[in-house]
Amino acid sequence: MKKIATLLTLLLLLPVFSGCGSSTIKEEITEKTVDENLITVGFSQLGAESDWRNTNTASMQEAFTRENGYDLIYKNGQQKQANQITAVRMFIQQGVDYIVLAPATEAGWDSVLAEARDADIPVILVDRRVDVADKSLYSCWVGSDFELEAKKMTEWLKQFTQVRNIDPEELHIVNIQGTSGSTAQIGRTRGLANACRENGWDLMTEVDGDFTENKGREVMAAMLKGYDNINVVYCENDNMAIGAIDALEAAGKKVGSNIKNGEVMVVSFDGVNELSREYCREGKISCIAECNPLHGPRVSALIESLERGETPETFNYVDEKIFSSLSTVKSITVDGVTYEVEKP
Ligand code: GZL
Repeated sequence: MKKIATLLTLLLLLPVFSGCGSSTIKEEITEKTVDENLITVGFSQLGAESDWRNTNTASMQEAFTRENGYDLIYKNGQQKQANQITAVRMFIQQGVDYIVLAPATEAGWDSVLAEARDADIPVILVDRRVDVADKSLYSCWVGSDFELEAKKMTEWLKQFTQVRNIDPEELHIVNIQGTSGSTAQIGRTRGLANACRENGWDLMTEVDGDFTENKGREVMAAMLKGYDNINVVYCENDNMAIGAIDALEAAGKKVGSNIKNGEVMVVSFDGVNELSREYCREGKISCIAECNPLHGPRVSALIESLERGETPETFNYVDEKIFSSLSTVKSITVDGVTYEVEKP
């Protein structure tokens, strides 16, 4: 009944919404078949900035099909929180059964998530997190431990330098960061900064590459104009690593692991983009810390649990690997857990 009433309300509001010039809302109003037997899920994805993101979206769309008992409404936020907030408000107006949110950045979600709670619509977070005062504004979250990813990467780098007899002070590192204020950026940046401080590595600068290939290329080219001693480029995702490698090679640099012989080492996160995996096989990317994008089945399992009246774990982490074609480091141990370094 909630859905039918909502649909009628929206039809009455049509002239107002069309006055806002938003074709999206008008599209949602026309001919929406409301099937009471399906679980309606409103999914606000943050964008399509990377291969990781597109794979994550595909995983969600494959999980939330009508055959599986769902009616999925997918909205691409195009990297803008304002678009995501609009989408969440639309889901509330439509009276969806669940809201799934992949937030671009952590801040600024308190009021719209309170509106979802007031509308009695559970919110499930996927991938990145939100920083809200009232933690009950979301039911649960599934994603990665981004600081653990960074700890794995920096432990691999530490062991690599020890095996290759590279002194800590010989490392001159730049960090091409992901979208500023996103959980992935916060965790991966913190992990590197802590390792540089603990190991005595020179962290020269951190620059926002927004998780995109073009921005990675642009900021790498700019850094090469400012620094002539960069020998490690820490990229917080594969797409930025690919752009950075383009810029390094365009500047005549040799990309590889032979730091002592003047090569520039590139390391990265995700392991989703096929070119980055090829680069890792070739040794152009020396190490990739996996970031698993396949959250669709996990989010679906959380909804099924909630449908059964259960209370799932609030935080649900995915298992992830570390890849390198170099045989220098066979395994790493982080926080008491040992990870084999696998071939990409
Ligand atoms: C990590 C995710 C990051 C990926 C990037 O879970 O939030 O955003 O590492 C993506 O590739 O753009």
